Order: sequence, then C-alpha cells, then structure tokens
Amino acid sequence: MKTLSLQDQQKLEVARAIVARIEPGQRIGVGTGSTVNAALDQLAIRCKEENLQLEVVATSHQSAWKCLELGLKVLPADSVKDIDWCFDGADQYDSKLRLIKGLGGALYKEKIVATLSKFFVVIVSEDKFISQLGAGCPVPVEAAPEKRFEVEKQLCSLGATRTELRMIEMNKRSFVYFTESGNIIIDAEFSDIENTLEDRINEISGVLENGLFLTQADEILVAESGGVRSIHR
Ligand code: A5P
Repeated sequence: MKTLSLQDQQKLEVARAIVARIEPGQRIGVGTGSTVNAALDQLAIRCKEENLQLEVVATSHQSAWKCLELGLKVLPADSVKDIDWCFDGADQYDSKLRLIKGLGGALYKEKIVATLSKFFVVIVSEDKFISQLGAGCPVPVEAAPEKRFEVEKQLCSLGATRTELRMIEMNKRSFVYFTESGNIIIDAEFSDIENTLEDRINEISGVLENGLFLTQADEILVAESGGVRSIHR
C-alpha cells in the first residue's frame, strides 16, 4: 500500500473530522481543492453506510460533479438565500484567521458560498500556517481579460510588488488559465496585507473577486502532529 506524505495524512485526518460534523438534512457549502476532495471521499463512505440526505451548494464544477456522483442534491448558489454551514480549504492562514485562497482558481464561487453560509469552517494541514500572510503566496485576482493591463497597473498602485498572468502547462505547452466564469487570474504579490486590501482590490474596474478572505472564516480546523485542533475567531 502507498504510504501517504505527512501533508496527505493530515488532509485525511482533517477530512474525517469535518465529515463527522455533517448531519442529515443539512444544506452545506462545499469548497474546492485537494483537502475538500479528501473530505468528499470520506463523505462517500458515510453516504454508502447511511443513505445521507443532504443539500449541497458547490464552489466549482469539479466539487459539484463529485457530489452528484454521491447522489447528493446539488443546488446552484444563486437559488439559495442561506447555507447552514460550509467547509473549504485555504492556501495560507494567519493567527487572525485571515486567509489566502484561490490558487486552485475557484475563488469567486468560494466567496459567494462562504458569504451565504451561517458558519464557515476552513480545513487545512499545518503547513498552511504563515505568520506573515502573503509571504511566498500571491493573492489571486480574478479579472475580465480585456482589463488585464489596467488591473495589473492598479494592483501595483495598491502595493503589489509583482503581478503575473496565471498560465497552465499542458503537453509541454503553455496556455492562459481561464476560470469557470471565463475570466483571467492575475497573481499579485504583496509584502504587506492590510485589512482594507480585500475591498480595495475589488474596487478596481474589471476585477470580479480576489482570493483574500480576511473576515469570513469562523473556525479553522488544522491537522497537526498531535491531532486536529480547532481555532476560533
Ligand atoms: C481553490 O481555488 C482554493 O481556494 C482552495 O481552497 C485552496 O487552494 C486549497 O486547496 P488545497 O486543499 O488543494 O490545498
């Protein structure tokens, strides 16, 4: 049997912990990424054993498809007024429960679902902690393709030290990455992330959303060597 890396082992532990919280009949928001995928694999086990009835609001096609395969009812985010609670991963978090998300490209729907949710739990392995948010991780900014250069210029005027258009590699070729909404992502590096930055980036003409989640997380469940620890706001 394949041995799991420490990070994958921790993803599995936090996945088990979050899935144990799900109760029949709930409407839950489901994030995107490898930690969420691990949780959906655990949810599959419960669905088999318990014939679990849930309503799910997914943050990407990928997560929605996985939930549909489990036989769950998947609702579009614009059809619901609220969500009991949601879980999602993060690319970085700091001691104030501020997050960077969106390295996987799903940030727009992730923020909508987090905002609609009465309680937002972030599930991470311990390597996602950083004392200085933004160190070694850009802030993904989803923008209209025709506004690319203007948005990059405005990001620099907000203090970005570097901006880069996100590309993907396939068959040794490089392509522009497009989101599910048909937008580009500009990854912007900041050496200092102030609490006003999330809103200020969204005020730039042509920006749809950005990957700073500075106030949304209610709880972070982090898998550490000693077990799963809960951090509350
Ligand atoms: C998706 O766009 C992201 O916001 C993910 O939530 C984030 O990248 C965490 O993904 P992993 O669980 O794969 O690290």
